Amino acid sequence: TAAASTSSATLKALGLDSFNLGVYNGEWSGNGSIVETTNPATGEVLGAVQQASAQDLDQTLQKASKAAKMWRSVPAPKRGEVVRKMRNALNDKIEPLGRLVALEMGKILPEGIGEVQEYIDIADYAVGLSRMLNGQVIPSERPGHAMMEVWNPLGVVGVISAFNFPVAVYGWNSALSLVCGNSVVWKGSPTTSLTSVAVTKILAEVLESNGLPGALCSLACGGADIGNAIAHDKRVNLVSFTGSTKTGRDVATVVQKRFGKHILELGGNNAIIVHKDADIDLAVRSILFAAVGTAGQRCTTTRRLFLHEDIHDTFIERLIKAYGQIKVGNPLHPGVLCGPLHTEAAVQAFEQGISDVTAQGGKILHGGRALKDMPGNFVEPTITSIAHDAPVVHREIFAPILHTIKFSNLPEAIEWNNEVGQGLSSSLFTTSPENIFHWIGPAGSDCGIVNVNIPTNGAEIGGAFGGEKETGGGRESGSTSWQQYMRRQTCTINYSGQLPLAQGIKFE
Ligand code: UN1
Repeated sequence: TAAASTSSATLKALGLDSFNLGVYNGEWSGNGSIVETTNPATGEVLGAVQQASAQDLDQTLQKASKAAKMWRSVPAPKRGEVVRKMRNALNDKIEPLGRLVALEMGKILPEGIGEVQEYIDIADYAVGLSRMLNGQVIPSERPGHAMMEVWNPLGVVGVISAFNFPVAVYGWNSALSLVCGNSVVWKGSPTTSLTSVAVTKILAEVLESNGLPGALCSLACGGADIGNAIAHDKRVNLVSFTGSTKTGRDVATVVQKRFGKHILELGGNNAIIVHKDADIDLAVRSILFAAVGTAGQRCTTTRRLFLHEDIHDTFIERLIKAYGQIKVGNPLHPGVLCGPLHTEAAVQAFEQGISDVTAQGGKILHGGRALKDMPGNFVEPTITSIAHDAPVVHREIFAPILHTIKFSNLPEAIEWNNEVGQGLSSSLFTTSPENIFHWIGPAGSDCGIVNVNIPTNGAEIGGAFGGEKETGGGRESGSTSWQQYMRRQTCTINYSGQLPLAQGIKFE
């Protein structure tokens, strides 16, 4: 069929086959179980990957540790040059790689390509950063002493990423880890294994053709067993985990027990507040992308919408009209804005969520059904009306369900924004400076991402990305996130020939 030939051409363009090895550490192997991945829009099997066994992982960690020892002594700007080559190699493959993401994850093609672009952007950022891993010089209280901070590499960084961003999230972690002087061992989601292999092939080619150990960008495809082994293994100095709050709590506990470092990017339950003085056009368009984009499967998806009572009714009318124009369908077809959910289990979670809404006194204003006549895991983008504190509103359902709630004043809406367990992203639509500064201040949003007049999703790479509370507290991507991939040393150097002690202590 035409669909099958698109997918095999895409695999071919990326050097993949219908059967692929899912372990890379300088050499390709795989002795674990075989996973087949399917196109969630059609049910078509795309290809198979043989995952890592426990022994494969052990060998990979050994090689990654060895590679890290060599890499840490390469000057950081030289490491940046390698990341620049990776960036260029990714750019050469942006179209087929974006297409593979659309085929395997189910997001629309522009978003698939956008995700590769996000990796390219963070790689650019990392290249610049490779000349700016600056420490500070601190005035010493003692004569003839100098104090400074020196940043050194950690060693091995384990990256466990989720199905919904099978390229970009690895990109954030990988590009920063590499310029910071670490090797990386990656376990992506089993349901997007082909994408993990495709990305690793691109990086492997750069490493190998530059005479560098491939284990710097190691891959160990697998499920919870491999993730668990990475969390437990002392050779992994930092574990960067993206996924559910439930699994994240377990990963963090295991890593903490051995005093490893961790970065957590867990669930979100993001809200948009539309005040009465908002630009309504802008708000409607933003909410469409925020709540329906990626079929509601971003950790930054808007799930709760607080509408000021003065504009509530007209806004709902506008929103329902806009939802009515959204085309649901194959994510590779032009004009489609909402692809399928990633798995059948997600469709069941959607249906459970809808029945909870009605059981908890809510109403379905638009949508509400799984589209069973279509070949893939499709659901209708849904708008509900429900109380702010209904239990279903406080749960992250990874599907395009938007709960709408009426509010009467901004402090009340902020309280409701903050009352959920999660604390990732939030956005206020207003034209008044007082509201804006209240929102970003100490009595405003409690989230890691606090926006004004833009959606909750679609963050740029230059800022630190992550959230508070059950979102896990981690920060990835821009700003000072790089510091988590290094260890900070405080160095005090005495050039006085005397021994004055700090705090004026006399010890003689
Ligand atoms: C995620 O959903 O795990 O801000 C990451 C965004 C994207 C990243 C989302 N830049 O929506």
